[in-house]
Amino acid sequence: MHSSQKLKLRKLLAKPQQIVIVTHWSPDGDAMGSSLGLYNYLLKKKHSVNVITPNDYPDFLHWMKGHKQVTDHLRKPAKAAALVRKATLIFCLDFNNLERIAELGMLVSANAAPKVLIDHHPQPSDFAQFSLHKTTASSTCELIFDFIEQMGDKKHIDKDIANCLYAGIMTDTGSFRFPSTSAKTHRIVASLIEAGATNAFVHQAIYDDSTEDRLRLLGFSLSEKLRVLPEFQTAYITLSEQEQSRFNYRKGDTEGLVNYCLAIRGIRFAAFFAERDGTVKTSFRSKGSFDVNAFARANFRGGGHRNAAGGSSDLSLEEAEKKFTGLLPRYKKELKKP
Ligand SMILES: [Mn+2]
Repeated sequence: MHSSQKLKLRKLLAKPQQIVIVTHWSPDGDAMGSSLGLYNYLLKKKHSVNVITPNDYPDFLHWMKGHKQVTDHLRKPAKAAALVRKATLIFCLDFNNLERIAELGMLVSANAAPKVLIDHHPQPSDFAQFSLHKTTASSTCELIFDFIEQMGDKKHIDKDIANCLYAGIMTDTGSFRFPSTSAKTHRIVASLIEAGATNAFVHQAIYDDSTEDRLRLLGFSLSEKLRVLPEFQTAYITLSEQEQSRFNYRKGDTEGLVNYCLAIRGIRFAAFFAERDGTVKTSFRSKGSFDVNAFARANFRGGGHRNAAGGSSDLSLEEAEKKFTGLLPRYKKELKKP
C-alpha cells in the first residue's frame, strides 16, 4: 500500500467504524482465514464488524473464531443487505472483481463507503480506494499479516487471529509446497507460531476431519473415474451428481481431489469436473509454465492463478468433458513447455 493510502486508512481506522468484510463465492481456507483473521483484529480495535459470505463454506473451517457470527448472503439476504447498507468501510478479501460475487457485489458497489481490496489474484478490477494487492503473495492471509503490521498492530495478533491466518496460508500453498511459498511466507508463519498459532491443530482440523464417505468418494474417483492422457500430459476426473450422492456428497468433499491428478509422473495439467446444482463446476491445476488462469478464463468462465484456477459451464457433464478434451490439441505446444 502507498504510504499516503496507509496514512489515510490509519486515520479512518482511528475512529470506530461500521465495517463489513466480504469474500468470494464458495469461500475456501484463505477466504475464511483472511476474513475471520481480519474480523478478530478489527474487533480488538473496537470497530463494529460483520463478515458476509456470498454462500456457505465447508464444515472443516467452522472451528475459526467468529464463524458463528458470519452472515451467509444466500441464506439471509435481507440481513446481509442491511449490514452492507449501513457499512462505513468495506473490506473485499481474496477476490478482485465485484461481478464475481453477483448480488452481494451489487450491494457493495451501491454503498459509496470506501472499499479496501486485499487480494493476490491477477488482473484486479479498479473499484477500491485502498488496495493491498500482490500477485506474488502466497495467500490473502499473508497480506492480512502485512496489513496488520502496516497499521502498526503486529502486537495485536493473538492465538485466534494467528490460527485463522495460518490456515489460509497453509491451504493456499498446498501445505507450503506450491512455488508461491516464499522465504517471506515462512517468516510470517514463524511469527504466527510465535503469536500462538497451533500448526498441528489447524492441520488436523482441516485435513484429518473427513467422513468415511468422503474418503470412499476419493477412492472411487481415483480407481474408477481418473482419465490419463499422456500425449497431452493431462489427467482429469469427472463426477456426476448421481456418483456424488452415492457417497452422500457434502460441500467440501471434493476439495483437493484435482491435486491427485497432478501427482502422476509426467502430468502437467489436471482438471476436475463435477455436476452441481444444474451446472458443471470445474477446477484446473498445473505444474510449471502452463497457465490455467488463462485457460479457465478463455474456455470455462473462470480464472484464478497461473497454477490453480476454477470455472463453470452450463454444458452437460459429458459435453463439458468433450469440450475439454477437444481443446487439448490446441494447447499441445504450451503443455510441452517446462
Ligand atoms: Mn487466496
